[in-house]
Amino acid sequence: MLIRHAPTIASSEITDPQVYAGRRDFMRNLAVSLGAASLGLAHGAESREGQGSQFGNLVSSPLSTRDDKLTPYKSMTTYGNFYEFGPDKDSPAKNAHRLRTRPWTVTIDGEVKTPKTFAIDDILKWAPLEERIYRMRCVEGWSAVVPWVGFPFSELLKRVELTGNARFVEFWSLADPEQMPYVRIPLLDWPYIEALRLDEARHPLTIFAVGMYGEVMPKQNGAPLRLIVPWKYGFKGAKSIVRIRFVEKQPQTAWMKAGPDEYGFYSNVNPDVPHRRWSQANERRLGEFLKRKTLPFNGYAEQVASLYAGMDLRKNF
Ligand SMILES: Nc1nc2c(c(=O)[nH]1)N[C@H]1C(S)=C(S)[C@@H](COP(=O)(O)O)O[C@H]1N2
Ligand SMILES: [Mo]
Repeated sequence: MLIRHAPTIASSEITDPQVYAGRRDFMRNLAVSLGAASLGLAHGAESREGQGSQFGNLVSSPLSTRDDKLTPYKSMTTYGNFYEFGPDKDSPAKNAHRLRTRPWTVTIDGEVKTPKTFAIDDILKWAPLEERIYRMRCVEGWSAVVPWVGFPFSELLKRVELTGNARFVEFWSLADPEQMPYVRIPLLDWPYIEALRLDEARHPLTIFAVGMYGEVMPKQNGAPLRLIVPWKYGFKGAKSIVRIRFVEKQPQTAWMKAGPDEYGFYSNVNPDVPHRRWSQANERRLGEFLKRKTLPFNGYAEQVASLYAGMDLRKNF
């Protein structure tokens, strides 16, 4: 594990399933020879899922970006937002160990013919798990390049039948004060709810992620199931999802309620539309020093711009 997460691993190396397999064997042997406990501790076992946390046979997706250097695992697991665990960038890494990710169920309801509840371990068998390397961009100005493990949102639509009224879909995060201490404090209007228009959710780039860097999702990054929408600001990617609700009208999201003039429903990455308090023209990759220009739709314009044909993206920010 120490080797896997060295910041210098090339993406070509990380995406090769054979290399994964080889590494896994190597790790297993190493773990046996060193003693798994000491190996885990050396890497900060408190925020990890523990033993057996690696995925085998990942499908390497053609939708991955190959142009960018991966963000170090260490940066992605120690710097982030998960307000249920506190307001600071290091709060999730410090506090998310309290989250219990088994048993875990996800309820699908709203505009569906029959509401259903699925156990996470069944959801994990819905489709072959893919590795998707995506550029990510937080509205605060930091960005990352992450090898997610997941499957397309559209897999869900094979398991439920929508009514004719379903036009939007909401993603509800867990809001349990026993596990998530800051849910007692009104930092946001809990539960954390994000939402997409149905055609955005169906877009092949939209995925549910269950892991990253070939491993089970760290708790601070939204285990056991989170949303990833790479052309939108990071906050659209609700973590630790327990409910998915299809609705007819455009929903209010947690961030729209917190600041309606700062966070719009669409939240597409747009360097030309500044946040009310800061520019969105540039970004800084975690682990890097120099800033780079932010790209329209976070670099995914070719794939997604047509979803917004005819819309004024300054009004619909
Ligand atoms: N439930 C929940 N989901 C959340 C958040 C949160 O506070 N709570 N923060 C969002 C924000 S602002 C960002 S940038 C991303 C960060 O994800 P990462 O820690 O995996 O980078 O998670 C998003 N999902
Ligand atoms: Mo964010």
